[in-house]
Order: sequence, then C-alpha cells, then structure tokens
Amino acid sequence: DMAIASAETPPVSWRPFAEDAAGADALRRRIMDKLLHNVGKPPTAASERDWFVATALAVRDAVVGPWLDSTRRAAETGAKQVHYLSLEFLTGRLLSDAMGNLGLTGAVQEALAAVGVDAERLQEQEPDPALGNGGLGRLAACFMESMATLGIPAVGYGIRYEHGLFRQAFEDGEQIELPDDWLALGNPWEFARPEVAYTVGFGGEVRISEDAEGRARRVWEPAETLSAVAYDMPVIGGGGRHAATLRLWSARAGSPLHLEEFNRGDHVGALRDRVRLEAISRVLYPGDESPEGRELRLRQQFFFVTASLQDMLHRHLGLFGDARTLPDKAAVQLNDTHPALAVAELMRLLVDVHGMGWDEAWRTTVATVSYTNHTLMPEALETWPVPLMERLLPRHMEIIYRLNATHLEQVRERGLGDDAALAAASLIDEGHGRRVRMGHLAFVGSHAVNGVSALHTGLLGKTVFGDLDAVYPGRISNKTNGVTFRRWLHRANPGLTRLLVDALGPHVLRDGEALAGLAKHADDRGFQAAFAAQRRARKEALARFIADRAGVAVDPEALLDVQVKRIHEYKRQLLNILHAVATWHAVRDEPGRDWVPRVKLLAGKAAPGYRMAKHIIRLAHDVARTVNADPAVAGRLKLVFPPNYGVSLAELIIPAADLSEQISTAGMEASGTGNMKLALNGALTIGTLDGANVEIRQRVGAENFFLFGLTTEEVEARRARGLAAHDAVSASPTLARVLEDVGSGAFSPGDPHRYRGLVDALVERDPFMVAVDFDGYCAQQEAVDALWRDPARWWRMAVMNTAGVGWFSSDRTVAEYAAGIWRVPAGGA
Ligand code: HBZ
Repeated sequence: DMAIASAETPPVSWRPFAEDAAGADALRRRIMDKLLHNVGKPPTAASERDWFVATALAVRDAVVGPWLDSTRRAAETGAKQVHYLSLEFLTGRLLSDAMGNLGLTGAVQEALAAVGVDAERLQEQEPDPALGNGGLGRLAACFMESMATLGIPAVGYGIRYEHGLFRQAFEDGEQIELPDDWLALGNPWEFARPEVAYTVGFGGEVRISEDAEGRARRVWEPAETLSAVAYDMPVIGGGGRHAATLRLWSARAGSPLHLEEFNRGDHVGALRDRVRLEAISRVLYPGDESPEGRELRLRQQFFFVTASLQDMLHRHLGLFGDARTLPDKAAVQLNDTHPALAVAELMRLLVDVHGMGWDEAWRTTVATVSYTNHTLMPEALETWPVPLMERLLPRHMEIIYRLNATHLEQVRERGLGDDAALAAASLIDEGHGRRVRMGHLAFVGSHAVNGVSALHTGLLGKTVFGDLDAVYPGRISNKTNGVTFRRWLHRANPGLTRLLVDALGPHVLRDGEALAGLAKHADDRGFQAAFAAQRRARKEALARFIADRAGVAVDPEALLDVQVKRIHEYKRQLLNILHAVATWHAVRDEPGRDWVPRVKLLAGKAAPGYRMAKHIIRLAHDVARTVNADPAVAGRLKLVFPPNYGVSLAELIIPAADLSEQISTAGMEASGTGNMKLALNGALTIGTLDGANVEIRQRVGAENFFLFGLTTEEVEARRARGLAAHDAVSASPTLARVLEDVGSGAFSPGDPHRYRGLVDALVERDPFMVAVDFDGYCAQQEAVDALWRDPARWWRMAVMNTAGVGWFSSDRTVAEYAAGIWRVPAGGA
C-alpha cells in the first residue's frame, strides 16, 4: 500500500493503446509479445487457448494503469472505501467486459484479425468463473463493476474457490453434477499476492491476561491456524477511468508437510493436515437449500471474514493511524448473512487486538457495518448451532452473548419486554436446540439494513425483522436491485445497442435512464422492424447453439418463451411445465387450428441435495421428449432445457427472448434480476406481483405487462385457510386433465408412478399455490399468443419495455447505497 502511495509510481493514467488503428497495431504487437514471452509459444504452435491468454494479458496491461491510479488516488486523498463482503462473485467471462469498458473492442478485433485469429471464438476459450449460485452472486459482480464505473473506491472480498458451482449435465433427463475446474489452465486476470497473508484461527480457548496497565484482557488462543493469501483481480469500470479490486482469499496451511512422516514413507499422512486445512477454499458451497457440509461452510465464513477485516484494519491503520476513525474511512457491506460473523470479529479485533474499549468498539462497528437481506424464506434464514460456534469460535460466542445481553436490555427499554418478544428478538434461538440467528446478529451490528425491492423491504419490516425494526427504528431501507447495462445490454446485445445509439445518441451508453427516449419510437414501424430484426438475429444464433448442445431443432420464427434461473419450488418452474402440458393437450385436440408456434426454454441448476427441484428438471425432460416428438404437434410447441445455465449462457439466451417468465409465488422472490435483464432487452414479462416485478410493471406500464396470480396478501389469506388444492383442481378441468396425465405416467411410460407423489402432494398441500394460480396463468398465456398475432402491438410493447427499465441499472442502485448507506461520493463515469 505504501509503495503505491509513494511518488515513484507513474503519476497519471497511462493508456497503452489508443482506440484507433495505431492502437490496434500496438495491441497486435503486445499480444505477440505476450504469446512469446508469457505463454512461451511462437504463433505457429499457439492454440486458440494460447491466443486467448496472450490477448487477456495484453488487455490486462491496459487495466493496470487505471487500477493502480484508482488505488493510489484513494490512499492519497484519504477517501472512504467500500468493503463488499460476499461469499459469491459470479463475474462471468472477463475479456469482453474489459475490452468493452476500455473501449478496445474494435481494436482487439482488428489486432487479432491481423494475425488470423477470430475474436469471437477466442472469447469462448475463456472459462466462465462460476463462483456463485445465482442472483446474489451475480448482483455482487454487477455492483463491483458499477462501483468501479462510478469511481467509488471499493474492494470486493470473497473466496478464491478452486472449484466453483458444479457443471450441470443431463443423463436420461436427470441432472448430474460434474466438478467445475475453472483454474485448470490458469487465470490470466489474477495477481497472486503471497505477501498479503493473514492468520486465521479455529478452536482453542479464551485466556484472561493482563495488559500493560494491569487491566484484564481476554485473549483467544486458537487450537489451529492457517493463512489466508490474497489473489487480486482488477475490475475495470465503464469508460475505463477507474477500477475496483476483487480480492479473493485462498487457504494455505502453515506448514506444507510433516517432513518426518514423509521421510518415514507415510506420504499421505504427511500431507493430511494441509489437505484438511486447505479444503476451506476448495469448493463453493452449492447453497440455496440443504444442510450439508455445515462445519466447512462455517469455517469458510469465518476464514474470509477475518482475513478481509484484518486487511481493512491494516490499510486503515497504515493510512490513518487510529481505529476510531474507521467509520469515516471504511464501509463494510454484508451481502446476506454469510459474512455476518464480521460483527463479532470486528469487535474482537478492535477490543482484543487493538485495545479499544467495548462501548467505543461497538459504536465503531455499528457505524461501519451494513447488511443486505436477500430472502424472507424461514428455512433460508441462516442459524448456527451454539455448540458448534463454541467449539470453533469460542471468543466470538462470548462476544455474541455479551452483545445479546445489551441488545435484550434495549428490547426491554422499548417496552417490548414480555417473554415472547424477548425470545423473538434474541440473537439466540432457544427453540430448536440453541442456535445463533445470523440475520439478527447482522441487523443488530449494522447501522443500515436493506431489502432488495420495494415489496421485499416492506415485508422485511413486517415479518422477520418486525421486532428488531421496532427496537431500532429507521434502520431498514429499500435498495431495489439493478444490473449492469454494459454487460447485459451493450455486450450481450451489440446489435440492439447500435440501434439504440442510432435512435438516441451515444449518451444512452452512459445513462440508462436515457432509454426513456425510446418511447417516442414505439409506434414507428421502421423502428419496430429494426428492433424485431435484432431479436431475430439473436434467436438464430441461439437456435444454432440449441441444435448443437441440446440436439433439438427450434424455429427462430417461433415465440421464444424463457424461464432461466435456479430451480426452486417457489419460482414455480412446475407451473410453466404444466402449462406446456395443457398447451400440448389443446394442440392435440384441435391440430388444425393455426396455433402460435412457441418454444419454451427452461434452464437452471438444482441444488444437489434438493430432491424436488431435481424431480422438476426430470419432469421437464420427460414432457419435452413426448411433446417434441409428437407428429400431431408438428413443431408448434417445443420444450428445451439446455444444460449448465450460467452467466455465459444467460448472455446468449436473454437477448433472444420474446417472453420472460417471472412467475414466483407472490411474496417469495426477494427481487429477481433476470426479470430486469430480460425486460431491458425487450422481452415482455408474464409475471406475478412479486419482488421487483411490481416496480418493473409500474415503470413499463401495466398495459405492457402480463399480470396474473394471487397477491402476497391473498397468498397469506389462503395459507391461513389451509393448503389443500382440491378446490382449485376441481374448478379447472384443464388442470385436472394435466395432473391426470402427469400422475398416471403419460410422460414416463416406463415408470408410470414417477410423478404420482408430486401430483398427490400438489393436490393435498400446494404451498406454492401452483394449482390456484394455474387458470389465471393460462389465461395470460392466451393473451400473449393473441398479441403475437399482432406484430405492430407486440413490438410496440417490446420497445416500451426497453424504454421503461432504464432505472434498473446497478449504477443507480450503487449510487443509492453510496448516498444512503455508505456515505461516499459517487463521481460518475
Ligand atoms: O438474490 C437471490 C434472490 O432469490 C433474488 O430474488 C434476488 O434478486 C437476488 C439478488 O438480490 N438470492 C440468492 O441468489 N441466494 C442465493 O444464491 C443463496 C446462496 C447461498 C445460500 C442461500 C442463498 O446459503
């Protein structure tokens, strides 16, 4: 840090490559140089992968200048820095992002063309780092890019998982999980920082010792320790002026092996400790659902929290010399509860290590930390068993007890002192074995708590955090999610982007809200035709991919109906599949009608331990096999499920989509961000009043959105009356027939009982209201078909969707965090 701040480093941004022909030539020479001197191969022996590495290294050179400048400027000016703590960063491929944000896309293409390399194919050589599960991880990546764009000094802290989320394949329609190995061929974007390492302890005990003034001090003496070693990746912002840092920690055992055991011939035994300790950064927990690998997961959380906070304090004390000024110079944002141990760990570091008094440490912690909640689902609210915490983190458990005592006093002071209120507000759940409530810990230790859509935030204050909101009023605020338009529009859909620039001018590339200007083109037939032509081109590209990967021929002329996201019961992929069955029935009943041809595309991974989600994937495949092969359907309905959904596949699918399925049970999807990406690219939404759908509908106009389904209140009321769905099924002959077919094995003739249980459960207890919402959903699907027959109206609505969602840029979201929570200036690109 000090070296960077010194006067010897280059004083201003250096831009090695101009954005013109001279730049392209300089790039070509740089790529050649990297190929020779870093990859170590001549062009004649270079594989496509080698060219990718050489190109990434050359482009990286252009990132380094702005990156070092940003880092140095932050240190020199003493600017406040954001520390974004997240167990997940789902970055996607980085080459096209870096090229685009630096304005070098054309120059790189030219440089590669000059050496006979196709830039498009080269980019597909880059592994897509799957260091996250879904929306939460992708949001963190969008935020990093937007913070860099806005010139907010920021470090994203996470884990450098050697294996990211599993690679999904299908075998006879069933999901199989294969290990992801994104680092196998190296990572050209990262800078290893072996000298930046912090000690991480586990277990042991707390001793009382005396400090210099004879006061008692509590000191944690861990039973075992390891190191967290930093790997940095620069994140270049739009416009290429600023960059943020993604600092990912890797676990390293203190001692590489027990030499004596090794020499005795016990080669495996000599490595046992190392393998055990280093397992911490080996694999991403495939999240979302099951209680597997619990202890390792808790170790991961503490590992990255302590390393990140030690790093933050090291920088702060180096620059400012006084821990008391921390809240003026540092903000810590917790991405969900996974880093909630930061509250207790920051207290430990301030009190035990840096000698601060308890009360001052507490004020400092709360003023520094803030927390984002991403779910209301009770089973997803994280808790840890007290005995496990006591064994692994004894000092933290003490700290949590002491915090809880003060907290419960506050609850009493607010007159909420009856036993039930105290039990509900406590940091410890005494109900089901004693467990630490991580959401409560994060809430109490934060000056700001936010939800991720207006609806979700409103429910937060009424449900899970109702009691805490009463004790600490004003902490909760809303920060509706956003997505980076640079990746999800400019890069993913360059054809549409060119059209937008032609219509609105180049400032639309910098200011998402300028998309509103499209509204005046919505009825222009020429513009509609150009908009439709871009969609058509993306659909043709996607159709080629699907033919290649899923072996299914789909017609780019057909309406492309898309549901892409993690598989979860509340997201109701089942509703979509049952609609496919109903459509199949309808087509078979009247094969002569001029049905609107439709391709239903579903994609997404199921958590490995989530049996129902896997069953739903299998059903989708069984239905697809039957429907796709039915000559009576004659291709007018197709169901496809391409494997291994992730950022790269999303970039291919989203620009091609005509219809966006956002059909979760009202009250359950915190926000959604795919909904924003799809509407941005002009897809029409069929959806419920859930998450950010509510705000999307407000902004694009109710007349441009296909709404159906129970509201949150109606879901609540129905739940109170009981879950059985007999009434809904008997009221809907269409649904009854669909369930009869699914339950009796029409789609699994070799195993007719395969879906009996699924159907029975749906009729007996339908917690996600699939049956209740079915008819309303089908009615809106018919309205979709009717609209498709009227292209002038369809494309008007599509244009109005793109025009209406400019507000859902992560630049806007991050600016709201900066102003309302972090109190840092957001300069702008
Ligand atoms: O976070 C998602 C929400 O479901 C979605 O509505 C929202 O838009 C998005 C961003 O705010 N939540 C997740 O993606 N959650 C996880 O991936 C997750 C990972 C590990 C866990 C629990 C949840 O242990």
